[in-house]
Amino acid sequence: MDLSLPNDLLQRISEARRVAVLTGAGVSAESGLSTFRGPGGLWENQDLMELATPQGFARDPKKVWEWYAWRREQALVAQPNAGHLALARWEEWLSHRGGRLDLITQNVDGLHQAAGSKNVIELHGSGWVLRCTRCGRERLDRTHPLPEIPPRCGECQGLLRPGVVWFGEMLPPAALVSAQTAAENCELFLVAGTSGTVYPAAGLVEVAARQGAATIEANLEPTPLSDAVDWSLRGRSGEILPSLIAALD
Ligand code: BV8
Ligand code: ZN
Repeated sequence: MDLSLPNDLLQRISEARRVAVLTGAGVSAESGLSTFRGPGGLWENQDLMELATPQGFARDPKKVWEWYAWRREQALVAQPNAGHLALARWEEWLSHRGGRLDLITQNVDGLHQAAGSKNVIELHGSGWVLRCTRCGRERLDRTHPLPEIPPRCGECQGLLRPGVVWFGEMLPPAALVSAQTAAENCELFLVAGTSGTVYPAAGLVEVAARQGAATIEANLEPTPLSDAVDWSLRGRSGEILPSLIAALD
């Protein structure tokens, strides 16, 4: 796909030294992981409030865990795609020039880290973390299949839950502060592969724009953020992101 990106955009990319990026499920779509909304989305025939809320989990932990176990299984075999790799390369390029890239993700699949990104802020937690609802013990656990569904804590036999943020739950305070600080201090804010419908993540674009950062969106379709950004690029993140960093010398 010939992506003739505007010169002023390529200029901003090569000049920027403080970059913040917000990614959503669309960035992992080309790794074979389903997005939430839109055709074929995870929530197309599932009830969001049954699967991604504490109430849904309390009502039916087994059902919620079957959904997360299925998503973990998909993510286990997924490989980072060109979009993930481009962001990792951009972070490294900047680190050699005294710059920084803060990668804020709503994804819980761990593919940014697998691609080599170091500075990753997991706003909605991680599907690889299991947290005990009784003693609070957290551990990274990529076991598949899980020994039992729902899984139990090895210490206290309490019910384990996915270490993700559900609707109505606070985001991890440290992650939220890091993300807000990144948005407040960046010169360039790129939002990629998100429908821009979930807050406070989606609000970070506005935080960046308000302080004068140049803002770019990469998405297959228009979103509520498209009118708020300086450049709204239509296409696959696996093609757009590598084209953006091709501007770096
Ligand atoms: C909070 C769990 C405050 C992890 C997720 C009314 C009632 C209750 C709450 C609210 C309300 N109104 C607003 C709220 C707040 C609520 C919210 O925003 N609701 C929305 C739906 C209206 N937010 C919260 O509840 C948050 N917490 O606010 O707490 C609080 C205050 C005090 C006290 C207590 C609490 C918590 C939000 C986190 C929810 N958890 N998931 C998991 O299972 O993964 S959110 C869920 O949606 C996922 O995490 C996902 O990351 C997130 C966003 O989805 P996207 O990543 O954008 O994916 P989506 O499928 O939507 O879009 C994909 C996009 O990619 C599309 O645009 C598509 O075009 C594009 N695309 C596809 N392929 C490609 C592509 N683009 C480029 N290339 C491609 N190849
Ligand atoms: Zn426990």
